[in-house]
Amino acid sequence: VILSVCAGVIMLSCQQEVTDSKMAQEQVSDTKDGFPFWLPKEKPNRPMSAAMARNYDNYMAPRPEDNELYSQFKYTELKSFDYHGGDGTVSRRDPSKVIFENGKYYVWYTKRETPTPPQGADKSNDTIPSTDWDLADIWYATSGDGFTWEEQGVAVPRPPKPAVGWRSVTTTDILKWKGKYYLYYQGFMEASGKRGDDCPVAVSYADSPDGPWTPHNEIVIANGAEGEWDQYSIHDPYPIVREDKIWIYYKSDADGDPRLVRMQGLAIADDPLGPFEKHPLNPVINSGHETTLFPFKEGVAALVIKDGNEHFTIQYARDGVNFEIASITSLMPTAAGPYVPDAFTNTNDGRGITWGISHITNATTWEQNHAVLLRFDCDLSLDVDDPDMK
Ligand code: AAL
Repeated sequence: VILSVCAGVIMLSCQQEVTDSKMAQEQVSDTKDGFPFWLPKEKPNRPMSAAMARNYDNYMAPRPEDNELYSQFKYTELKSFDYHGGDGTVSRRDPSKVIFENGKYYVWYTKRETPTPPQGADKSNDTIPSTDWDLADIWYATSGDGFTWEEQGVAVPRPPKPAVGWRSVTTTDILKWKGKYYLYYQGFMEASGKRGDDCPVAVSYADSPDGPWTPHNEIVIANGAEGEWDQYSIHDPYPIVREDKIWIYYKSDADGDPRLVRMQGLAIADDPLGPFEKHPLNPVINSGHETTLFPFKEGVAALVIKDGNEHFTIQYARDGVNFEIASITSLMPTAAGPYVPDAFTNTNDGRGITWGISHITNATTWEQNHAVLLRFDCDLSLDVDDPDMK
């Protein structure tokens, strides 16, 4: 009898818990935009803690799941790329945005194929690379589904000395403008690890994404003057079309100067070959490593990774210039090149992104240092809702 009474009490209390949590769920799902039943949708006119005030002022919703600029990220290995068993003699990294042309997806990237893995600046020579992105060229691949890629060959080889990029051409991104294609990239004039990383941006253009690519042979975005935030380098050029102009976001690196921090700036031009005018409010993002941006509603959203106070955030600027943190997330794609269908449509109603290509570095060991490309999926789209990514 005692046993059955105890069992009854336990069952009752279990039932009670189930009912309570169901009620709580109903209450939450009754509320709009993820505001729990105890939290008014409008910011209450009463004293609030700093944390609660900020929760209203800085974020689109109290829970990241209800924030359209919040996502988690899923990664999938790509099929078909040969990495020589991961021995460090082949590397693919820093992918461009993905574009869809001629019924297939295209991506461009830095590819290094050298007799040895990187050996550091002191041991580097004409054939031995100093770092993973030394002695590299820009290659491209196409795909029908975004998972299986076919490497098509070199798009922009490094030119003969002394042309811009003779030592290495890397970290490219694509622009489509008035029916032509433009690849912007870092042009190294010396090995990375010496002063080669102090490089500016060069460009090549073509009538088709399959090339042939003609090098413009001139620097299109030059390093800043001494004492400016971007005096050492213009890295990671990332073009989109906005307000009928070409907007190129870029990162500047400190090249070891402890007085500087990696940040991101913006340069704007009417013509893809320039002149590019740097924005007077530069830098426009105070953190981040590689650039990744996309039109979102009337503004621009940015994935800000790795470096700076605001690393691992997703940010938004209604005017494309004054960025604010929209969400904080984790395991963000490194050097992401998303598929951005409206990157070049001059949109003021950007629809966001759901996937792209990114890289991971040090894929095997430090001695066999190389990077591999992989696919990321996310839910940063206004049209597609993927609850698994929230
Ligand atoms: C990358 C990019 C740039 C740097 C190096 C190669 O991830 O930020 O391209 O120069 O690392």
